[in-house]
Amino acid sequence: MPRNAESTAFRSALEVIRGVEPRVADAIGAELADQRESLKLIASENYASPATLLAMGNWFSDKYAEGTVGRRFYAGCQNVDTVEALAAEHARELFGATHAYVQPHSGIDANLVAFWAILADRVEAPALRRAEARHVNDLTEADWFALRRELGDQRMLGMSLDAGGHLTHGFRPNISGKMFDQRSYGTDPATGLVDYDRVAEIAREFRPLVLVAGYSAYPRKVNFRIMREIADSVGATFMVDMAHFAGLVAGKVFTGDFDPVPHAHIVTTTTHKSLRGPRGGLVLCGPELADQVDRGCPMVLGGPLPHVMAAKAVALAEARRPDFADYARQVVDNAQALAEGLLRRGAKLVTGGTDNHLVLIDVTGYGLTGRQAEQALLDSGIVTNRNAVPQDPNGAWYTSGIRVGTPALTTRGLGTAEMDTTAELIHTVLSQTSAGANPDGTASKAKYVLDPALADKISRQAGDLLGGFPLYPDVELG
Ligand code: DSN
Repeated sequence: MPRNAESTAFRSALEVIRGVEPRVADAIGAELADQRESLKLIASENYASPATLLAMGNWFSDKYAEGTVGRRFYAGCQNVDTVEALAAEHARELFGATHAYVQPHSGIDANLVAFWAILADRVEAPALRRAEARHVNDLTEADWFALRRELGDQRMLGMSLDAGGHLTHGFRPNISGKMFDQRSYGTDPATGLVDYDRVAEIAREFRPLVLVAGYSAYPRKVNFRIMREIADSVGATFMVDMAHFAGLVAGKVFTGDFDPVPHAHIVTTTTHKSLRGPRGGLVLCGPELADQVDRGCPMVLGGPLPHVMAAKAVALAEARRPDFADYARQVVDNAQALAEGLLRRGAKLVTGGTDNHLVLIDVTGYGLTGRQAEQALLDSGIVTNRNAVPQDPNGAWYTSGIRVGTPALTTRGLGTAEMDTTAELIHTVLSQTSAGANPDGTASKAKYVLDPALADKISRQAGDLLGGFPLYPDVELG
């Protein structure tokens, strides 16, 4: 029998789904079993609460709601208005922001909303004023042609990918790199840290319209006050993508110069990483950009997902509770304990440690590529992802790094003692794995040799470690 309301809710949902397509119900059950059994160290993943998950599975999914609260292009949006307004209110209160836009479906979407809000404010609005037009539809063909060229001829400065920046910060494989002429700032080769003097120098030479801070694989804090000063010195709009560390901002671990909200013109984030909400995004800004941000749909977004906005409202309400600050502090304590455990055993870490939720292991110290290390760890029940390190000799596909993060395991309840055991498991696997060879005898960047008996043993040890910290303990699927 189900133990409680959460079990009843999930079991009933699976029964209903099983009646239509049992393979989907089986896959959902299997996903929970897999997540329960794996030592999840992917820095960008977490476990949302049952209330957050349940808020997504309902009839809000059936509603179109283009527009914003109280100003919709469809009738009958009163209940969507309720949840969107609640999500925005929680976001504003949690982060101390003037305005919150909770419609973005992902981090990429949130960044696109921000880029186009900046372009509309800094490029389109002045062009309309010059032409004495109220709306782009009022422009002559010649003025419209000139404006489109001007919109496509703007500059962005962001952190380089191999220093830990994100693809959406102006890199060519992403739409942002096709929209903007991009330059990167890296990190100091000696320390691995952001060199603010160098950022200022590049900004003076390049004169970007947008200066972006934020990262997905940089294990330290960024001083957003200094970055804002750099942006101001060259007339750039300062944007922070806090997707990875939003939970640390929400939990008041990153405060003062390290809290982006008081310093940036515009802040974007996902809601599912350290913030522990549903998969999605949101944008925060001051009054100057609010109207442009609210045009995100239909500017770059498809119809809002009201069921996900409902889940964002639930998760953001959870993040406003005092225990979320304890969680955020523990995420960082755990990452530091993991880093110390790895260092003590001889691992090489980018920047020599961490100030946030992630650790970047340079696996060249073990004679491996990131790809070999990632697979060997996976064979051993440890889920991580490979990641480039600064000036990576193995490029973005094979890489030389393994990124590990603590938000998910911290949600499960693991603490610093368990992080030391985790460091031991990781170090044992990596030190016992060797690079494989291609059929012609040359070194392979993908093949590796790891005794399967050792991989099994580590998997069992990882399982034993997790056994004390059950995932969704109140959910029994039977
Ligand atoms: N995919 C996310 C990450 O793993 O960092 C960022 O988009």
